[in-house]
Amino acid sequence: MSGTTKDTRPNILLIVADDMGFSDLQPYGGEIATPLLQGLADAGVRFSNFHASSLCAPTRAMLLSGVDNHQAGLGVMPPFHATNQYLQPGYEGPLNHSVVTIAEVLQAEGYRTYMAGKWHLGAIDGYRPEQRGFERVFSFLGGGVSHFDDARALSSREVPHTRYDEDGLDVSDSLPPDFYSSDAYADKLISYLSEDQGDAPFFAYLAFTAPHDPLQVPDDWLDRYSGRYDGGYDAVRGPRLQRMKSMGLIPSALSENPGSGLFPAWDELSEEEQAEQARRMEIYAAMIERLDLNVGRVVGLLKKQKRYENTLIIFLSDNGANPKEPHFYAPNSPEQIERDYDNSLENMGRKGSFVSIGGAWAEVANTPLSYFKTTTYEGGIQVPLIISGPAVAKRGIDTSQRLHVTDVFPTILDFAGCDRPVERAGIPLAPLYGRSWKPYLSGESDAPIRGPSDAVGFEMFECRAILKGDWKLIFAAPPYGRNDWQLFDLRNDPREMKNLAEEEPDKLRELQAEWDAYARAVGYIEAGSTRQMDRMSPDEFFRYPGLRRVAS
Ligand SMILES: [Ca+2]
Repeated sequence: MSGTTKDTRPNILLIVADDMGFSDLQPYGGEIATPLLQGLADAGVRFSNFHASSLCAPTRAMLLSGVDNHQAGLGVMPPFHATNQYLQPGYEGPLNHSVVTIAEVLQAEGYRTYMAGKWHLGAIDGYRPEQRGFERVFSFLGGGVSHFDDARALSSREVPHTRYDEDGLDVSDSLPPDFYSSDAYADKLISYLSEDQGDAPFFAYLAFTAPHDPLQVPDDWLDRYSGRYDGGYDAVRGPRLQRMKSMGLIPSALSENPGSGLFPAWDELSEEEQAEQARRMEIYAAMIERLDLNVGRVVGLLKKQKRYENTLIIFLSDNGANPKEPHFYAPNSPEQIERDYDNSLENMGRKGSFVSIGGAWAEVANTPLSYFKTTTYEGGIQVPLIISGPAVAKRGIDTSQRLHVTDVFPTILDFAGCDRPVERAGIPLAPLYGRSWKPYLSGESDAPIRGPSDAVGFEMFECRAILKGDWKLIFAAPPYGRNDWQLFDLRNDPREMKNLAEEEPDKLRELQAEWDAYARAVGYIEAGSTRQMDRMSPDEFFRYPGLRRVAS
């Protein structure tokens, strides 16, 4: 841009929630107070057919690069590599150098680039956010951590990347005593945007670690939802379903999802267990409201700076609600969690506690979808998406377009008016998987972004899926699947309850061929039976010995 021409390119604010369920937010039928996100939804458009990966890091890799996770370095989520996958191309662990990030492209095009929040795409030199296009960074580099200043790792294996990075410095040991993740990320982003007085547009990436476990909020918010969940699972699920129907988000004929049956029903729990379950959900709800409040603080600053009107805002959750208890994070055990944390009702949600919502609430949080995070059933991969901003002409709820998380990259580049480079240091980039939404969002074209013959593939932890037209093919491993291919008609059965694999053999074969083509195209490597983490220490694993160190 020349010095005399005003730069009118839009600012971009990309906001990610971590492990938030499909219907937790008000604009998706939730009872959790989220007025700011409701406001963004009212000012723009929300989608009900948007898919991401079933896990955090693979979604983030696709979000920032536009490339399938099996080609971007997150073919599997570290440290869960099978021995035959470790350090293989596309399975490197950090976001690899076959891709460029949105920040790298926009920084080269003169954008100011800021990040606050969870990275999860590499903690080693050459792979941290300030080395992938972000000019100012306050980032949690790993996958999850306690939300207070103790910065406690989820398990001993997670320690090597459980680190806060501020512009390249490890600041994990110097967090202020009143540190709380969502507040701190918004504070940092607000300070970067306040100092930014130039004419150049910005790209800001605000990646909350809420409501990822451990469920924690500042003390004065612990009782904000007190008593709200005493009625149990169905007392939340039913009203959510009704609100989703009345707003037109789901078909009015859809009956209540009975759930997987894997977890005890509310009336099978003792009074003590019910109190404990209700308390978990109270804290989870408070975390989400606090996230909403902090989105509001950032948006409030943009309004004050008169930059809101020229800011494209994209909000999404990285995957469905999380069913796992704290001992899921190997090598944790229930006994060790009990010994090392105080999870009493009085302490739950405070520093020194570690609880999750668990499977039964995760199913409620994903109403009306089935299953949850870690699976490629809809409850794992279908997530909320809200978009507002200049040139976004669409309004209301869009149930027609099938969108994928890799689409965000070309969409943002399209709005910013720049192209993706074809190579990096002389090496061609991995192919883009996503498609731009700009023609649709701006009202230039109502053409389907994906037509009935366009398939989209998914795989994580050997849970495989293909979406094509109204159909879904899924292969899920136990305990959530039966180790065989299931076929669902999502138009008539969005909850994936009636397996049509035997009734529709031709459709089954067609989608299986799509899966084979997808697996070949992205270089999928089926996991062998041994785990790399059983052969090396966590420190050695996360150093990724032999991985090329390339400066950005
Ligand atoms: Ca997540």
